[in-house]
Amino acid sequence: PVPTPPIRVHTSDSDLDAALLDDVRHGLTATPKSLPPKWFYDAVGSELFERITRLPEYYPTRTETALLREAAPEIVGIARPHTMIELGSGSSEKTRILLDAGVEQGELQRYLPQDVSVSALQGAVAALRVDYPGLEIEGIVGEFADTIDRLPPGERRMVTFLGGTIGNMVPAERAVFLAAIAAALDPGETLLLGAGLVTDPAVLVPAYDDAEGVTAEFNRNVLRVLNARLGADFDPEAFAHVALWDAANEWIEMRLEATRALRVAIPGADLTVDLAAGEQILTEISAKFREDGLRSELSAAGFTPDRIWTDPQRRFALILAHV
Ligand code: AVJ
Repeated sequence: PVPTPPIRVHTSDSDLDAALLDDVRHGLTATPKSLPPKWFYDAVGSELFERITRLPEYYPTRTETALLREAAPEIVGIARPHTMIELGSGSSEKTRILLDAGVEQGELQRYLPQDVSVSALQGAVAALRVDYPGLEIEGIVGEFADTIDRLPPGERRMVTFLGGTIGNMVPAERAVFLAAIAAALDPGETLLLGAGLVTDPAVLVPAYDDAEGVTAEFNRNVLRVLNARLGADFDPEAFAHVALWDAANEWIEMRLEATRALRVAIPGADLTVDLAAGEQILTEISAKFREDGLRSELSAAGFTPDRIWTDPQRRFALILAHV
C-alpha cells in the first residue's frame, strides 16, 4: 500500500498570516483592545504551555488525565470509534490513554490529530507512528473551523476536544462551533469534550497566575509572536500579567497591562498602536462550566449527552455525547 503522508494541510501558512493580520488589525484598534489566544502557540508558546501543565497551581491537565485514565475504557466501550479526530491536539500526550483504550477495545483504526502548530504536530505524529504501528496516523494542520468544515470521512468517528479549550470561546461562539461539529457527524458518531468546571476562585485564579511566573511569560509571548511575525516593537517587559475571575460570566480573563504609556509600531500590519498607562489588552478568556450547562449547550447544538465524568473535587468534566 502507498503510505499516507504524515500531515495534511487545511490551513496554509499564508492563510494563517492573513488570519493573524486580520485579528491584529481588528483587535488592537478596538476598544477595549484584544488579541485571540490562538496566537500564543508558536514553538516557544507551545513549550511554555507544556510547562504550565506541570505547574502545581495548574490543576486542569492532571485532573483531566486522571479522569481519562479512569473513564477511557467506558468511553471507547460506548463510542466504539474506528476513527478518532482530535481538535487542538498539541503534544498528544493525554491522547495515548484513549488510543490505548481504543486499540484494546479492538475497533480503532485511525487517529487524526489537528493543530495550528506544524512543529507540535510533526513531533507528535512521528512519535505516535512508532508507538502505534497498527494505527493509521495523519496530522491535520489547520484551525478548528477549517477542520470541522472538512472533517475527514470515516466510519464511526469520535471527535475529541480536550483540555478545556472550549472555554476560550464565548457562549455564542460555542453554540456555532458545537452545532458545526454535530452537523459534520453522522448519526451515532460522538464528541468527547473536556471542560473546566466552576470552582473556588482561590483555586481558579492561581491556576492562571502561578508563583513562578510561567503563565505571565506565556501571556507576554503573544507580543513576541507579533514582534517576530509582523516586525512589531512591543517591549514585553513593559506589560504586566493580569488574571482575574469574572464571576458574572464565570470565566477567567487574562490581560496584558501597559505599565506606562506606549506607542507600538506594527509595520507588518501598517499599524501604530497607542496604549495609555494602565491600559489592558484582553488576551484570553477561559470559561468554566456547570454540568447542567454543558448538557444543555450540547443538546442545543444537536447532541445527545451519553455520560459525564467528574473528579471528586468537581473541578473538571469529561462529557461524551452522540448525534
Ligand atoms: C489550553 C485553553 C485550555 O484556558 O486553561 C493556560 C490555556 N491559559 N493558562 C486554559 C491557558 C493560561 C488553557 N487552554
